Amino acid sequence: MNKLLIATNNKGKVKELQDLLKDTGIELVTPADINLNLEVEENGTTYDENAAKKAIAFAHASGLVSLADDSGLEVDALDGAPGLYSARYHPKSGANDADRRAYMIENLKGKPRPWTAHFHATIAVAEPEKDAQIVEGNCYGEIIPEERGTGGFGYDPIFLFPDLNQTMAELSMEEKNRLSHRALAVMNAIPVLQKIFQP
Ligand code: ITT
Repeated sequence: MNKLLIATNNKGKVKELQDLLKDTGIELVTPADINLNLEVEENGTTYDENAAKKAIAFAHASGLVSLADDSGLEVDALDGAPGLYSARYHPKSGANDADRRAYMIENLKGKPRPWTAHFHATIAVAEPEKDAQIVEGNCYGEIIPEERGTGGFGYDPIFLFPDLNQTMAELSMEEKNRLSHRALAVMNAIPVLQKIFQP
């Protein structure tokens, strides 16, 4: 019971979470490490519900304490869309991250700038056969109409930190992991993990 399962199938999240949790002293494992192939249906109506559902399902399937992340990008000029549906924000099935970024910019065309937005992350931590504990983090910026940078994943190339004049994809992972919604949520998750893993 001294291992923590990073309960996500998103490779970008796996890398960031491994880096964010590396100094906790907790042994981290991924679904691939334990040959766990689990797709959880994200049919909740809130980030909390979906994050808890994922953490509980992975903990049940693996017998390990599991940490899941449900996140999204909320764009003010789109009335908070795509939000909870960020991973599926495209009319065509089979669309990829680049298609979704282009679709977002298409939908924003003609709307006055700045296109203010924030990323949200809810993290759920579940012990096997127990309820999940929930924490969250947000980070604020704006959407820009041209892609910049090659780091990160998802909407990072079009999410600008105006104060830095850098997109999330122009930051190194260390920098993103100081500023991001996920970094803030992990900071809030660490006391929860320490309590579970304390000797
Ligand atoms: P898991 O459910 O397996 O964790 P997922 O990608 O389906 O993977 P979500 O349902 O939480 O995860 O969807 C979150 C989406 O929000 C993600 O696919 C991206 O499109 C976007 N997103 C979240 N965090 C992001 C980040 O740090 N940078 C860029 N885009 C992000």
